[in-house]
Amino acid sequence: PRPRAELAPGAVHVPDWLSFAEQRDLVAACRGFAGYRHTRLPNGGVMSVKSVCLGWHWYPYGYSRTTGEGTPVLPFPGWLGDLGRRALADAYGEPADGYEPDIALVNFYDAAAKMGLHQDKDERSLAPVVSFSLGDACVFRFGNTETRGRPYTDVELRSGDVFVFGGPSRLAYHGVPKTLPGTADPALGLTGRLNITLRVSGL
Ligand code: MD5
Ligand code: FE
Repeated sequence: PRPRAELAPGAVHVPDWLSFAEQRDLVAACRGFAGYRHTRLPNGGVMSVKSVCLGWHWYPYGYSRTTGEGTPVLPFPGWLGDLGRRALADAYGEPADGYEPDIALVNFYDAAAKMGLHQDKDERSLAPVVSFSLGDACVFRFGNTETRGRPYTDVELRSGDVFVFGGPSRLAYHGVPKTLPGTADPALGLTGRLNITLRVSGL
């Protein structure tokens, strides 16, 4: 089994945290969320992932109560907050009772999708981010808080893995240079990769 690893203070990788049944249920839930779309960036670029938000709508670079199309943001479900508290408690080895995420950002990666190095700094709260990976594995690049670039560490994230980013690692640069197409368990019924991040808006 792959060992649990603290890549940097507050950055904890818990491999195989979700059972197969939980992965299957999460994939089904993500399939049910309407409104996946490519986000357009202010520089004219378009993100290669398709995203949908629950709770608050992320746009570059902030959060709003409605999507760009004016459709209401999907509700943030209570069960997802419960899952996040369990994951955070297991990653840090201490109770996470006060952790109340109110944003879920769901990213779908097809075989060609990637995400450049960036910081998640649109949240007013610096509470931890909890990340769940489903489907195809990916190379996740975990950088530093100072610069977009070296030094960084590449970690393979696989279906069922949890990653928690908190404390001094909350504002670290990170990205997904590539996915590893075809690595998902066919029984999961997902072609591509899904990542769910839970966040606290502070709004
Ligand atoms: C992904 N998603 O795999 C990643 C995983 C995003 C995003 O980056 O913004 O949707 S979440 C990684 C993350 C979140 C917060 C902090 C840090 C990493 N970090 O300090 O490395 O689709
Ligand atoms: Fe991010």
